[in-house]
Amino acid sequence: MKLGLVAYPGLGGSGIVATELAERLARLGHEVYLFATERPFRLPKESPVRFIEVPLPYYPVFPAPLYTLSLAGTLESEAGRLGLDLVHTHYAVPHAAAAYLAFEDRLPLVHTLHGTDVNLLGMDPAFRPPTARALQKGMTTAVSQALACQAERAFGVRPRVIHNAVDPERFYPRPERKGVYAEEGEFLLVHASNFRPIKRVPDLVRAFAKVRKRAKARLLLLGKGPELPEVRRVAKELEVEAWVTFHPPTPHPEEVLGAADLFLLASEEESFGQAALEALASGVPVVATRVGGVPELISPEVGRLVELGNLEGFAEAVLDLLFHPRLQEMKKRARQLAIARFHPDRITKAYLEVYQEALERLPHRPAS
Ligand code: GMT
Repeated sequence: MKLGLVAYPGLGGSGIVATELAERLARLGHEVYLFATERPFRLPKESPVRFIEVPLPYYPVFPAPLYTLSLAGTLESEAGRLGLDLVHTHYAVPHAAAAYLAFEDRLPLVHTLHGTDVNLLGMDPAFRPPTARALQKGMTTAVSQALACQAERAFGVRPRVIHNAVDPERFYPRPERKGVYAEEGEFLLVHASNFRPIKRVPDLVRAFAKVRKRAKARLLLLGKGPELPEVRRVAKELEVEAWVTFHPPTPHPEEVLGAADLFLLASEEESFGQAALEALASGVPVVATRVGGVPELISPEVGRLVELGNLEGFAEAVLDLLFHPRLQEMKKRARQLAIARFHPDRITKAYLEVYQEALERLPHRPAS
């Protein structure tokens, strides 16, 4: 097939999921084009996926770049030129509406919902009606059952649930690297995100301060984002900054994750939790808040779930796992579970089935 995938190129999970899916599809022999405003950071230089830049035209008289129209126009002209069979957007706002504007019913469209495109941006009164209309015309998938239920309420669609994948040949245990990040005898606790308020990273630091009173541990925070100054402030206020390491974003998070003892996620909303899945594949149990789709990947055999805002409970869960007599078993189980349920082959197959259905519903007609 000739496939056009649309994604945000930045540090967000939806862009990572789209980029990795594009790669796998291309390696299976499909001709894959990835549309984004810049080259996605996880797309390797030698990738068989062809990157197509969506320009961000800025005209001084207008208040913002005209991204939606630019994407619609780029999709329309490139789909005709390349002879695309199908377009698959990741993150519905504004990608679903832009794709619908480009093709209406002339090309099969698949839209994958990732999280805040449903429960935050998708709920904006200005965005919801056009997004709902566009989604109802195509086929939708959601990265968790929890998100699919929210999407049904928000947009009147019934997405197919396709969980995200993780590559176990890239994410695997690397205990030998622990010494790179932690001192002798320290437990290494890792969190990775884009540090938006929804991730509640300051809460993590507050919970860590409680852990630190009872265990020699280090908290490594991987990534960057708007909450970073507040996170630093809280670490200083609670006098734990000596044991908090700030690690810049890296194209190789597997090197850090594989070295961890535990992965921590304190989000107030999380439709899936891609980084938590990457941790599981790396043989790292997870302590997370019981929100959104997180319970679909974290079961008691591979981690602990805590109610949102219960920092005491969060710290207790971390300590319970760190000193758990079956921690080694749990680590093994974490990796086994990631491989059994979220292997890329299985997830790619599920997307290909959706593509097939979308093609059957709307036999291909040239876009131009
Ligand atoms: O929805 C977002 O917040 C953005 C999106 C992204 O691009 O980072 O994250 C969502 O999609 C990821 C990939 O499917 C999921 O792993 C994240 O859980 C989800 N984020 C939220 O729901 C907050």
